[in-house]
Amino acid sequence: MEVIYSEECLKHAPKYEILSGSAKPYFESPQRLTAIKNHLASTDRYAILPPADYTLAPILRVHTSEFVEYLQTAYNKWVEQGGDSQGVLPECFPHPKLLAELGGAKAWIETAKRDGNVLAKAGLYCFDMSTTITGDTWNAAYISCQAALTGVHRLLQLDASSSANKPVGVYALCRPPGHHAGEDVCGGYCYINNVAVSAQFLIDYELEQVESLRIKDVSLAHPVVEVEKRTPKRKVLILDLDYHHGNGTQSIFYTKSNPLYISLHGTPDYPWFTGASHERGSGEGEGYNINIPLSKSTTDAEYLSALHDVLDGETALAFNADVVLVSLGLDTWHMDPIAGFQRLKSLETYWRMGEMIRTCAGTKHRPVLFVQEGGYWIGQLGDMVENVLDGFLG
Ligand code: Q9C
Ligand code: ZN
Repeated sequence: MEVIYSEECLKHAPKYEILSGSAKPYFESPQRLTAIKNHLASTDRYAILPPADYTLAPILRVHTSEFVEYLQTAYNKWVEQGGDSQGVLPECFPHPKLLAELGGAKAWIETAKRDGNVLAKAGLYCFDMSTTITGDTWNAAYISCQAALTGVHRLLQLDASSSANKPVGVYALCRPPGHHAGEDVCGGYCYINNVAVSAQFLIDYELEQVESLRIKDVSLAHPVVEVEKRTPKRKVLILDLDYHHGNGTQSIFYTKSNPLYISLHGTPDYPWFTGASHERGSGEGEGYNINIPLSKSTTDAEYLSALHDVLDGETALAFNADVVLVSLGLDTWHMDPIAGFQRLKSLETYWRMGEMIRTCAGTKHRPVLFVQEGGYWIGQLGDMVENVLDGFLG
């Protein structure tokens, strides 16, 4: 299987995050990525390939230009204003109870956007204390997303040339992760929502249009452009297997009927205020958002049964996706230092997850892009990934 990977993704390396009230070494570390890369490279079944560049245009279909500009400029402004060189962290958020009345709230938010004060913007554009912006963050987040888009491109090429009934899959081994990032907010170690941008990319473009967008040299100074609306080209299923609820992906597509978003996640846990089963989407999107909150004591068997039920459930069958995007978090493992189902202890479960992704919703083989999200127990990350991918290949 092809694995898209870039060393640029290693350069984002904040020293610490605020966890349970104190500064702890940053769990979302570059070592996570190198551990997985080295593990896969030690077998002969994976080809490690570099990302290409599909410009800012696909990112701007999901994120606002003011948010993207903030990510690009925040660190330098922060340092100019005397901030710690470790990077930008908010000190105050526009909490609903802080906002005296709606008119006032709107005015303050507009002021924060216009006014150059990075401390106001930090709280406006970030929702937690674990998503530091360093001088290397924008570049790494941009390349991380380009790795996912390159995965989409390769997947479409492989699918076009593949013989029927052979699984077609690609793995985007990227960081920082994406599923907590919303259209104009970062959080949960996530800045650009790689899976959401990839889903919209699949919906927006035919393979030929993807080819024409591709540029060889990565340039980080793309002008902000208006991106035209397009007619949908494919139906996309997003399957979010990270331990945490993908609040960002959910919110980006909450009012849309394509993609279909399905998340299995531990509860009650971070991000605390999203992920309930009654959050089903709204308007046109009603019924296209499926949350499966699971107790933290969920076992291997219970997890697999919940996954099977939703993948072979009525909604997924009726949706009949053309392509599947998997938000592949490995923080479901019982030993994960910040997450984990306490009784999910068998590596074979990851193999079964891969197999279920291949065989779900009838016999039709769908191309699948696996996109790396969380997972912090570095010693076994490679084993978990290998099991999922091998289970998928069968
Ligand atoms: N006690 C991802 O897995 N800190 N993000 C949580 C838990 C942030 C996780 C503290 C966790 C973010 C992509
Ligand atoms: Zn997670």
